[in-house]
Amino acid sequence: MKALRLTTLAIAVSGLIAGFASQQAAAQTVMRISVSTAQNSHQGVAIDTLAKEVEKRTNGRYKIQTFYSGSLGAEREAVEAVQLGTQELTWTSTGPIPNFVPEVKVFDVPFLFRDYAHARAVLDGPIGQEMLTKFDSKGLKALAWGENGFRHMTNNKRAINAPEDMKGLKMRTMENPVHIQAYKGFGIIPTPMAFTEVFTALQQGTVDGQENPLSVITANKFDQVQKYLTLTGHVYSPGVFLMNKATFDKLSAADKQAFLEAAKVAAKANRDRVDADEKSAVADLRSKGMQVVDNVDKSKYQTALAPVFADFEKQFGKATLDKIRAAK
Ligand code: EAX
Repeated sequence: MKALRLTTLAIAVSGLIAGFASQQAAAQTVMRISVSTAQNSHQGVAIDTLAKEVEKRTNGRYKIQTFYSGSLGAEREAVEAVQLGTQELTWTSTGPIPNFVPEVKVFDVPFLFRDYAHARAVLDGPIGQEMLTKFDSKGLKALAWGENGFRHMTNNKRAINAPEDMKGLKMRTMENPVHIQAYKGFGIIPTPMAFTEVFTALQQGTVDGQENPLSVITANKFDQVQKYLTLTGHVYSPGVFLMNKATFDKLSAADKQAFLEAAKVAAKANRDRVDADEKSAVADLRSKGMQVVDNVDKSKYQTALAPVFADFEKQFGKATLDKIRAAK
C-alpha cells in the first residue's frame, strides 16, 4: 500500500516538474544575432553583451543565440535576413547599409570625424539619434550605434608612405558607394567584396590589400596575409545593432525598453574594446611581422581627395557635412 502511495506521489511530482519546465520553456523566446568577426573581438563583445543584458533584463524570457565570423552570412546578407525576419538581430558595420538606408552613407565620408570622441558625440547626439529613426521605414529597428573603428590601409605590394603610393593597388572595399568613389580618388582599383571572402582573397593575391580598423585587422589575423599597414584612419566606420522591426514592435513596452537599454550597455562594451585594441594592436601586429607606417600626415590624404570631396559636398550638402564636422 505504502509503495503505491509513494509511486503516486512520484508521478505527481514529476508531472509538476514537467509542467513547470514546459511552462518555462514555452515562456522563453530564442532569437539569433550575428557578426562578421571572431568572438574574441569588438564585435563579439558587442553581441555577447547584448545577449547577456537582454536575458538579464527580461528574466530569461528572451535568449539571444550568438553567431560569429559571418557564420550566418556576411553583413549585407545578415541585414537582408533581419529585414525579412528570418533572423531577428545582427550587429553590422555601416558598410552595406547604404543599400538599405541611403541616408546613413553620409557617415562613410572620409575624414569626416576628427577622432573617436567626435564620432561618438555625433552618433549619440541629435544627428546620430535622428539617423537611427531612418531605419524604421525599411523594416529595421536600429537599437543603438556601435563602433567598428577608424579604418586603415593594408596591402602586400609596398609601404604606403604617401597617397601616391596607393595608385594602382587592387584593394578590396566594402560594398559601399562612398568608399568606392573615395578610394578611386586615391587611384586605387576598388574590388567590392563581402568580408567573409577577404582573408582568402588576400591569401591568394586576388586583391593586393584591404582597409579596416585595427580591431578587425587583429581579430581576423590579417597579419598572416598582409605585410604593410599604414595608419591612414581615412574613414570612421560606425557599427549598428539592428533588429527586425515587426519583431521589435511585438515586444511589450517594458521589453522594448529592455532591448534598447541592453543595446546601450553593449555599445559601451563594444567601444571599450575598440579603445583597448587601439592601444595594443600596433605593437601586436609589428611583433607578428607587419611593417607599420604610423607617422601619417592625414592632410596629404585629404588633399588627394579634394576633387571627390567637391562631389560629396554636392551629394550630401556642404551644410550637412559642416554640421557634423562642427558637432562637439
Ligand atoms: O568585420 O566588411 C568590412 O570590412 C567591415 O569592416 C566588417 O565589419 C569587418
